[in-house]
Amino acid sequence: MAEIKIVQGDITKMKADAIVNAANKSLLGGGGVDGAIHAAAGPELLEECRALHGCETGEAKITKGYNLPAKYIIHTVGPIYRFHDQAENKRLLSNCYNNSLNLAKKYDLHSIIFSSISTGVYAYPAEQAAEVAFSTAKKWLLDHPDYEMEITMCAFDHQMYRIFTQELAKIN
Ligand code: AR6
Repeated sequence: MAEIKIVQGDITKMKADAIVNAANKSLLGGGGVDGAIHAAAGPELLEECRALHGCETGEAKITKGYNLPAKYIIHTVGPIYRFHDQAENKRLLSNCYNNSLNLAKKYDLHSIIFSSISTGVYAYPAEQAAEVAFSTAKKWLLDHPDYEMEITMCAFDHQMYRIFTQELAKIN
């Protein structure tokens, strides 16, 4: 079975079949990793996004990667933490990872790098979000034993990387 990897740095510089953007429901760009992805991919990305007519929380949509090293961008919308109770936050965030992985498989993609969905502007506590991210990814791999998928979790800063190291140790 494929394993889950962790990496620290700017996701817009990373090469993979797909990177996963922490978008908002409009899919028309914003701050954080979303802003960085749109800036690096170029204006054609916004054009393609306009034609997608938004995305619901927990769902995922795909575009080309344009000027990015990644071939595709999967845009998912994480929960805004203060809007939901604990169980609903967990369910919605887990849906982000599951739906992104299902979409990658549908496009026959075999490597995917996730940004840490909802842990910036949307204020999902980092440890809790990492637990959902790693456990959902692990379950997805277990549920798809015959499909090669390299899953990488991207931490932007060292603090998140340390949290990821701890989560990885827990699921292995
Ligand atoms: N590479 C990797 N990770 C990054 C990068 C980067 N270049 N930049 C930030 N992060 P956020 P959210 C990390 O706020 O919480 C946007 O305005 C960051 O440290 O980007 O899901 C959207 O348009 C954090 O751990 O996404 C939405 O409106 C993680 O990415 C809203 O923010 C996610 O932080 C979505 O909020």
